[in-house]
Amino acid sequence: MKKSALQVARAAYQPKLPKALQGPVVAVEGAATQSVGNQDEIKAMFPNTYGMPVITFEAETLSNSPLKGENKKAEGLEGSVGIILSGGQAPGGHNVISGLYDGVKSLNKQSKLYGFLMGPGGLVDHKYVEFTDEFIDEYRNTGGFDIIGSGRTKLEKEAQFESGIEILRKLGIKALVIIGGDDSNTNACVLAEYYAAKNYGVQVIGCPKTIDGDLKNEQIETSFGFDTACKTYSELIGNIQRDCNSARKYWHFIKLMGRSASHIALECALQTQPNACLISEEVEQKAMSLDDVVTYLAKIVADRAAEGNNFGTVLIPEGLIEFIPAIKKLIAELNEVLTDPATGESRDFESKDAQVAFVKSHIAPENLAVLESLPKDVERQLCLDRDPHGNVQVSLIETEKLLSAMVAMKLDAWKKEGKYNGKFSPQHHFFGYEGRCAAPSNYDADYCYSLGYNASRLIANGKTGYMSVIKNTTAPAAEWIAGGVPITMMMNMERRNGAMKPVIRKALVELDGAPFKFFASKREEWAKNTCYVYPGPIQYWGPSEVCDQCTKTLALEQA
Ligand code: FBP
Repeated sequence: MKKSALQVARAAYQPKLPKALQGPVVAVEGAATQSVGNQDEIKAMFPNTYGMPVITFEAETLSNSPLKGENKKAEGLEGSVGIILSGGQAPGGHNVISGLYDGVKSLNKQSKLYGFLMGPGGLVDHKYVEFTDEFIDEYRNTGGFDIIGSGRTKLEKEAQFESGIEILRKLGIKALVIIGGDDSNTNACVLAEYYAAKNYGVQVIGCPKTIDGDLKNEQIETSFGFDTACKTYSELIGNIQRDCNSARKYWHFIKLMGRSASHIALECALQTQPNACLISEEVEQKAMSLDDVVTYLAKIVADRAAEGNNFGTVLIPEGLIEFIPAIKKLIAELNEVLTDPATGESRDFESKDAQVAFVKSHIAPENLAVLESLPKDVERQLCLDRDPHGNVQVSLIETEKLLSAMVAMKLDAWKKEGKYNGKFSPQHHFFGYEGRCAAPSNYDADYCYSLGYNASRLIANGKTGYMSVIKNTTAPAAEWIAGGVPITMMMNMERRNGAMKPVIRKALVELDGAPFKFFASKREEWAKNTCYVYPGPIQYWGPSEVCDQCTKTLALEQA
């Protein structure tokens, strides 16, 4: 593979590990845990993996050495390990794999690491590769998931689990690591429970990935990839702002990825100080209509125009549309209608037109009215297929164009009433795929390598149904805290595809949390004045305050 000079130099970077993981570890167990909600139901569904303690790894010392205790084994690893990349790409996935590879080899040189190809489907279809030193070295500290590819196949059926165990047995795999977001880690837990119940002798460990930043809780500080993706988008937003402040003639409407939660939009706003940033969670809490959102933006445009500033930037979270209460209600009914109650699966239709017609004839009149009030392309997108986890494919809805067109209409009306006399010339951008495969920042390179290495220690300690966690990441890497959290601890019951399902609770932006509060305290000033910050590109070498900073969200949350 031909490499750029930067890639060559970056390949030599040795990611940092927490001190506790730099030698043999001792697993310290906390108290028994409970799920975040619906304890009785979750306990009944996960009898083998419910209630397990949180694990913290400590460096082995003479006084805590397990060799001295009764009935304890020295750290080691028997058998081989498998790994799967699941869902959307996130910077640092290759480092999770290289960390796991190094961790596995440090425990037992004979153990092999296998990668299943193109996501969970590779396990079911028995498509895999074996990693070697040369193979892994090609991908250290690089972005992307191309080392083995990723996919969104949902692991949920017994037939899939049984097909998986065949290949796991054939390859002598005793533990499987699934790198994914909330849905994929929910499935990892279901698989862990199934293999434990059947006594198949295969452990399953999850790893928190997603640029969306919505897989976090008291135990998980952040999902990997969020740091790099936000820094990449913020560089681009900064560049646009500098152009905008130079030409002073365009309003830039910038949609940012993040399927549901607005963490990415909020973090980019904290990094770049745009004139406006919508936060879906606030729109929902204030029960704002689409017209309220448009009026809010048009007012900012008009106020700036009154000062002679016919330019600006607006950040829009990808999932906004789903948080406008009337549209949320509509989507909930669409999801029910699109599911066949007999099978719990999506209904099949002869054509997309047939699907839209079916939907329209089966939803309540008030929801139909909301649907038909939307532009045709948005209407169609909402009626069409969901992803395999039942999510609306919001990345395909052009909210940035929808909003700017509606703002233009509102400004025209105000012009006629003599309330506005500016020029409004919009430009549109969607930043999502630009950041998902960026080369990981130092933070993500170290964090991901540590998550992978740590997973090998969870495996060596016989754990299953756990997620690999690294905490205290605002401190220098040596002081990071490594361990594991039972996945059932993060679960509750939610309605999905017409039925109640156990799922990991998604972390939305907390309106009483420090990052949002800081943003809310500044946004009026940023709207009125031009306070842009131009963060520039991610740096790998140089002063620590330039190269090793975590996100502003994490810094504010942990302050
Ligand atoms: P994950 O939750 O799987 O990490 O993916 C998140 C995401 O990047 C969203 O931000 C976005 O809406 C979606 O994936 C896009 O999916 P696709 O890659 O299938 O277009």
